Amino acid sequence: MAYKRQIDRLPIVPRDAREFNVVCHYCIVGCGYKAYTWPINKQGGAAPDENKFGVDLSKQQQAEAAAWYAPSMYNIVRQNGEDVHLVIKPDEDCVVNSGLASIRGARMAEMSYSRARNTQLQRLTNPMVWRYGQMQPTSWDDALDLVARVTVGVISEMGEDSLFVSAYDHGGAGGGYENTWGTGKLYFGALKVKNIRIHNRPAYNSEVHASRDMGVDELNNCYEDAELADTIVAVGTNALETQTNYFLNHWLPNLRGATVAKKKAEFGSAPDDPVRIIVVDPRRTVTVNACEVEAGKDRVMHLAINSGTDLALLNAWFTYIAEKGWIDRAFIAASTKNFDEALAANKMSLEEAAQITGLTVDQIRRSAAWIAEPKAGGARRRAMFAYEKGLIFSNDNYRTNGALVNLALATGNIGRPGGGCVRMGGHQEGYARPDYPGPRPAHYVDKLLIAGKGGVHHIWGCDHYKTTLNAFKFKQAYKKRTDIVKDAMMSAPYGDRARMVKTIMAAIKKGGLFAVDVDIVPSQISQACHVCLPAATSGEMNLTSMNGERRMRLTERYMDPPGQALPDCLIAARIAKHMERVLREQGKNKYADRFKGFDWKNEEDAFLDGYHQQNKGGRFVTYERLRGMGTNGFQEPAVAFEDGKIIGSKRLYADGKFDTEDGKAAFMPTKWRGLQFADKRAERKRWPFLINSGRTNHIWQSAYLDQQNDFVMDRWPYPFIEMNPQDMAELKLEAGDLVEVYNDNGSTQAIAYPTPTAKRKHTFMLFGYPSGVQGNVVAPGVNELLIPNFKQTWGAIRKIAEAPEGVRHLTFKSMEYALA
Ligand SMILES: Nc1nc2c(c(=O)[nH]1)N[C@H]1C(S)=C(S)[C@@H](COP(=O)(O)OP(=O)(O)OC[C@H]3O[C@@H](n4cnc5c(=O)[nH]c(N)nc54)[C@H](O)[C@@H]3O)O[C@H]1N2
Ligand SMILES: Nc1nc2c(c(=O)[nH]1)N[C@H]1C(S)=C(S)[C@@H](COP(=O)(O)OP(=O)(O)OC[C@H]3O[C@@H](n4cnc5c(=O)[nH]c(N)nc54)[C@H](O)[C@@H]3O)O[C@H]1N2
Ligand code: SF4
Ligand SMILES: [Mo]
Repeated sequence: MAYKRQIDRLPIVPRDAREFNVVCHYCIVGCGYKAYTWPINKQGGAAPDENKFGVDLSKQQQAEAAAWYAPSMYNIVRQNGEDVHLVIKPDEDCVVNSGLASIRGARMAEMSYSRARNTQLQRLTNPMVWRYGQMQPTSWDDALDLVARVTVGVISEMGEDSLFVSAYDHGGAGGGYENTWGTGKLYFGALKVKNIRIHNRPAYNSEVHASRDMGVDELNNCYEDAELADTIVAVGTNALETQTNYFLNHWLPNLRGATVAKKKAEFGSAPDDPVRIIVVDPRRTVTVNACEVEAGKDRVMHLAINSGTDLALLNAWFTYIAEKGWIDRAFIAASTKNFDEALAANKMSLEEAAQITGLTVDQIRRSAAWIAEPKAGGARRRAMFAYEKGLIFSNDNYRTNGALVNLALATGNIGRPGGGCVRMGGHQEGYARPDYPGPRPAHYVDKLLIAGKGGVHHIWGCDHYKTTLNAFKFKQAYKKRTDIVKDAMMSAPYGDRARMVKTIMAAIKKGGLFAVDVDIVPSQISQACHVCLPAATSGEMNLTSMNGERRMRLTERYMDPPGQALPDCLIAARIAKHMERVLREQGKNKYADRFKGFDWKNEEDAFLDGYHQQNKGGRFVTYERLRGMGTNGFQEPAVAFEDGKIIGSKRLYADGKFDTEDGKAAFMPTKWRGLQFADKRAERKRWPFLINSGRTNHIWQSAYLDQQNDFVMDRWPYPFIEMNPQDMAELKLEAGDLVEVYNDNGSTQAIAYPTPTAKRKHTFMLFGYPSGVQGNVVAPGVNELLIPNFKQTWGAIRKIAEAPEGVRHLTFKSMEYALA
């Protein structure tokens, strides 16, 4: 039996319910929602003047009626100390999602902390410290005094490079302008920390260096461009599952031919050709399936390339398109440089590319024509290029990223309606920090930690135990080092702070590591930590972020954080203040002076401080004005405040000027060089299965809230691994059997999901899952700028056991759909 929520009746939202702007805190798309709250002893009625939606609810409602909400959109939470009803439902008037929810966002309410309804009781409510051999609650002052004394001790005795930091660099939950600034001001303003890494890569760098080096910011178009494009080129993105409502609300209408009027309005004439879409992905995804169903198979080309060979395909497209003369010469001359050099360096024949990618010459030639062959009458084809982790965390990612931007520039598709060359994105964005003070390439933090470097590690909202590369080795080293400190701590009286700090320092000098985790729930890495600090998250604080088309909004605080949890920015401020105090106590006044400027009373103070310093031109952006902009916000950068509205920018580079000194975008030489790393080449030879990894619609990656949600845990007690049925038969596997995935990097487990569309010996495993970490088998190799290579991993698979009890009731049907 599938999971059922035991709810038979939900209250009607009353007329006078309070209303808040909310942006879903999960993915980059940033769908608009409204939160409604009202006192626990009241509810609305069926008459139009008794409910928030002004609708006669005594009558039968239509499917997808706006006045309806699902059980997952409801909870009872605390607001200013009182219990209130809470409904969080998608906003019809938000242009991003037009009322659509997703299986993640639609659960925001039930994923809230509620003592009345027993949801997310795992949330951290108090600072916790390692005391008497286990984690115990304590006060903020006690916890932060210990953090400050050990951190100051390490810096004083071992140098600033012995403070290691892991911090998200994004928006939405665990981030936003407030919190990236709070942490940024502390670690790059007051301190000059070089041994710092970002949540999803083991160094402090850009995921898309190449695009930026070429002068092209990676979020340069708007979602409407997907409605206006003649051709969408999707490389290594599974948008239906990972940017769900961007795909459903902006790609699908174009695929269905429903945006013809929009195109006519924008371009002055109706398109002469229905839209086409090219999806480059070694596996068949449900995105491919949806495109075929909605646009018709003849409009969709799925290029199932060999893993990690995108660069060869992109260079072949570039070469062929230039040969055919399907390039935008005027744009190239006016707005770019180095075209000829790049063309010569990147030369790749169709035949050679076919041999490398496993595609046919005809597929490459036809897809090139879909991208760039002029339309009837010679009009330029408008192509939009979109990419995400299948390119970013794949083989030779710097060059591959550059090669895609080359193609978009050559065909004149950046800065124009229906174009763009963009990341699809991961989390929302919300970056406001001083510059990283370290070198390029930055320091490989995981490697240094494994090698015994560093004395203290501050972690902000990342769970490397589940989500880093080389995770198995990382965890072994990390546990060993943090255990040295834990064991030592048990030998000193907790109450004697001076002796405790001395004991910890001595343990650190013996190779130990003192670890501090700031998170909203106990994570896997927090099991190794000595101090855990409870953070408030989106909705429990005011939080700003921008989405994949740079649309900035404010999520308003609609409920209290659990217990003593605080916004991250205010935690950073408290750490700064405690460090200042300890430094002064030790007579280090000059150093202590660096920790000034953290007197924020609330998150808005942190926002104004950071956003205004880091975003030139946006000084008129305030919470009050953002509130007025509702769930539609404005698109960054802000250019003016007029008639009570913040005026933003629909597209970047509409004037043909790029982010280089001379304003010209630079083409990049991106020569194909096979699998970039020798160890990956050896791995491919040695192990039989490709262990591709990524996401699924239901789960938010590390499953930090999902792990305590019955609905999700019923569906996925273990991560799945998609396998070809014949491969399964050879290993005597039935659907749902528990398998071990292993190689020299480590081992992990998953349940086998028979997938007839999977190529032989090609698997795809859900990554980052609490009950099976795919990162355990990922090699430590990174590119020249320290970007990991998650997607190219090879290993062996063996059966561990028949389907465990919690798996036996699950369906293993195909995830694809068909229209009857
Ligand atoms: N094998 C493999 N590995 C991968 C990838 C892959 O494709 N394959 N993808 C990589 C990518 S792109 C990413 S983004 C990472 C994801 O890795 P992470 O960023 O580590 O994962 P998340 O689930 O986004 O959240 C991390 C933590 O943030 C905490 N958190 C949530 N809200 C808040 C808050 O408001 N404040 C604080 N302080 N903490 C909060 C959560 O409880 C959780 O523990 O994984 C990477 N690893
Ligand atoms: N449901 C859900 N949505 C999410 C997230 C989530 O956890 N769950 N996480 C968010 C985050 S932080 C991120 S970064 C994004 C990631 O969004 P995506 O990048 O779309 O997600 P992935 O599943 O990591 O990878 C996409 C595809 O890359 C393909 N791929 C693997 N190897 C190659 C290759 O060599 N070449 C090409 N061209 N493709 C390859 C995989 O088969 C996979 O289908 O999703 C965001 N949205
Ligand atoms: S598509 Fe992304 S932003 Fe929108 S509701 Fe789903 S998870 Fe949230
Ligand atoms: Mo990500």
